[in-house]
Amino acid sequence: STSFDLVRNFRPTQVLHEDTQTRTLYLLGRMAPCAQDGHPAVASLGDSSEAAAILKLSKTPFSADAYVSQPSDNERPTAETSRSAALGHIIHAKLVDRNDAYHWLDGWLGDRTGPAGGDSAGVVAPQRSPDVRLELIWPATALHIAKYAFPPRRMISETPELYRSCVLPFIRSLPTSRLQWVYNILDGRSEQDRLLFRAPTTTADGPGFVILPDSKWDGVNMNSLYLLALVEPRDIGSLRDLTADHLPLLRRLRAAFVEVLAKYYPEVAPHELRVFVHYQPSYYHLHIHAAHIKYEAAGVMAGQAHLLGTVIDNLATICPDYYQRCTLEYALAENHPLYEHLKGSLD
Ligand code: M7G
Repeated sequence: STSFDLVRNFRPTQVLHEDTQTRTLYLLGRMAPCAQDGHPAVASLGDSSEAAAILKLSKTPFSADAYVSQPSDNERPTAETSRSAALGHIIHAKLVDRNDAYHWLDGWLGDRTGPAGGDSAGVVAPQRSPDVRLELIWPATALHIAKYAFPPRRMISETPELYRSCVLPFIRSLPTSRLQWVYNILDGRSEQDRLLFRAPTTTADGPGFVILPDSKWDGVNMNSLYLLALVEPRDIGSLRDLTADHLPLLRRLRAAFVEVLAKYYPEVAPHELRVFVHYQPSYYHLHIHAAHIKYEAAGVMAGQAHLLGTVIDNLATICPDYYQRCTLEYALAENHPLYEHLKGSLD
């Protein structure tokens, strides 16, 4: 018997739990003792009896070195060596979609020296589902880099005064080209085949909006379902701009998510959806997130996520200009360009 028998003899009977965030699968199964394994815990089972077993499978982390290795000093980087250094173990990639600077690809990992190896140009996609999902941001700005490098962060208490004196000037300094991907969707240039809902702007119903899958969702796994609503008006930058005048829009949005679920994702119940806005957002054009309740990544944390139900309640029952009066707290990375604007005003 080999150690591989410890896995090969496992007969899965049931999926106990599937965690799409940590890429972990817990299987329940049954297993008979391996012939010569002399395992103390199973010795009492006898040769023919089997026992319940649980197998947890987790995907191993990337070995980052393989993706950033540089050619040594005396080795002049040729087009070929720099290409292989950059690609790591990715042997093939296929563009799924793109919007402005954002590109989404399916990728396949493998051994470059193996049969599927070599330059990806001309190599057909392996006959299996992709191993990795790639997102390429190109060209990337300082804001993109600040978002994905994980530097020290600190909590900010943003009073209305701090918003007016520091945050608003920062928002106004951002080029509108940052929102090109949003305008591409609203104006019908990108991701149109993915639109799930479109409410046009009308005099009777007010501002329109669209709902589509968020690009961070694989579109398949319901436990990580993630939808995004983008509003038509271009002058609602964030939570700070919302007033009671926007209540009809916010309520229609909430109802539209429920309609989208019923029509496209009936396996997800309305009470399994967490609907929220981010403050600070990465993009200052009002958008609403709707994620499966099992989706528990950083973006749903207190200090960044504000539940839509609470926003509606604050505007409807507490104060029509609640978000112009309140202090908002959030964690901000010290390399975030907004931090430069705030630094002088913090204690
Ligand atoms: P956010 O609250 O501004 O920032 O949300 P966050 O990224 O820190 O959460 C923007 C949301 O838009 C995120 O959930 C992104 O995954 C999503 N998103 C970003 N881009 C560039 C695109 C895109 O081009 N298409 C789609 N469908 N979603 C996007």
